[in-house]
Amino acid sequence: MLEIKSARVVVTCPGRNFVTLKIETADGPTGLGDATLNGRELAVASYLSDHVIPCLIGRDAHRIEDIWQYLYRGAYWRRGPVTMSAIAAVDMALWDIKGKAAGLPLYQLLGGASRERVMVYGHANGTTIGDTIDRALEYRDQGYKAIRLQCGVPGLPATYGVSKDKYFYEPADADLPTETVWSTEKYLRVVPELFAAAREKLGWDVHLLHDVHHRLTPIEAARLGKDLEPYRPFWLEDAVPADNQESFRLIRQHTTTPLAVGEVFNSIWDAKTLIQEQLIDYIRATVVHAGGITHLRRIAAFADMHNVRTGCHGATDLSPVTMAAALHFDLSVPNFGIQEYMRHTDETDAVFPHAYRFADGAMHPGEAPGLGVELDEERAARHPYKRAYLPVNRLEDGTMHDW
Ligand code: EZ4
Ligand code: CO
Repeated sequence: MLEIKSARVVVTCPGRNFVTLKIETADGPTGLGDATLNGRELAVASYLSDHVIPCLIGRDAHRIEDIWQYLYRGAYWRRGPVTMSAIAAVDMALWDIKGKAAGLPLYQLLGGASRERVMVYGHANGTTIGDTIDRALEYRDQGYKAIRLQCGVPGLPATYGVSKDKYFYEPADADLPTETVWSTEKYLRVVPELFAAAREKLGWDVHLLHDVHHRLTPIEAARLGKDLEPYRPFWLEDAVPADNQESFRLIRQHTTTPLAVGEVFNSIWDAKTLIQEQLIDYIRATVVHAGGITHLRRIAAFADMHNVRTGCHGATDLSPVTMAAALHFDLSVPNFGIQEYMRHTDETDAVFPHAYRFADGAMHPGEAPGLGVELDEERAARHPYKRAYLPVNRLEDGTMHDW
């Protein structure tokens, strides 16, 4: 018995908001869990402080599966991003504690390393095709084996995935949602040009990825998939919103471009049809938004049975605690595909010192016991919460569209 003595939520904004759960045990280690839900941070903080933490005190921190079931089944109200991010934070913190209690890095508790390192992809973006390719060449020089390409759309003032800064991308940019404008027609013209130029300049020895960010209909996505086939993309991400999982049947019938989806998924049920019918190639569900390591492993096992590989979301709104958890998961899981990696700022890394490292296009979680991440609470306290929203998106005639 490793008794949970106390737990609390730390909200900090070292350049962007992060919600972190810290669980303390009576005579044993302390654990950290990420609970950040971009633009809805305080809802998860309240869910944890007001409704979860009171139920944790006095429980045995070693009983990870039982506590997961208690919080999932026991709440009666199931699923949803707020609930599942809160459960994820508890789950991560308990795995962190178990690893520290055992004196082992988490990946060892998950069955040990299935590979030497975790291939990651970086984000090359620019307002023009030329700028994007210049960035991609820099990533290649830094050793990246896989690069996501996003460029501005001629005729549109700004586009998701294209940053003002050369290396850091942060879409939650204002205290009320920024309004952006979208044209599918213009977008569908530029992306094949981007990929044609990229293959010409970067050659064929690097994986190229692209994120559609849920903005197409199935038949439009099918067209884009076909147009990109000659350039052999590693994947086409979030081609359509997956609220209706059957949409992917239509895309699948038309293109051999590999499909990835699921960064907004919060449970295995969001992916059931997609996986069971082999409608996708990569599942993007991640530790923080999909119920923690315990639930993500279940999704991965189900995916493995259907030849679907993992490709965890790894944007900057997922804290270094999630990044560490994802890397332990990636290193151990048999059907790993790729891991997204967007660098955190130095300010963020200083609040969350960590053992994971990047070298030669790949990452490793390190050998520190548990997750291998700490929270510098003094520094965290110097960065108070600052309300920040993701943008919203409209078509050129003003119709609300998916961002
Ligand atoms: O827009 O994480 O693939 N990465 C992405 C991200 C998302 C943000 C939303 O919070 O699509 O950049
Ligand atoms: Co994405």
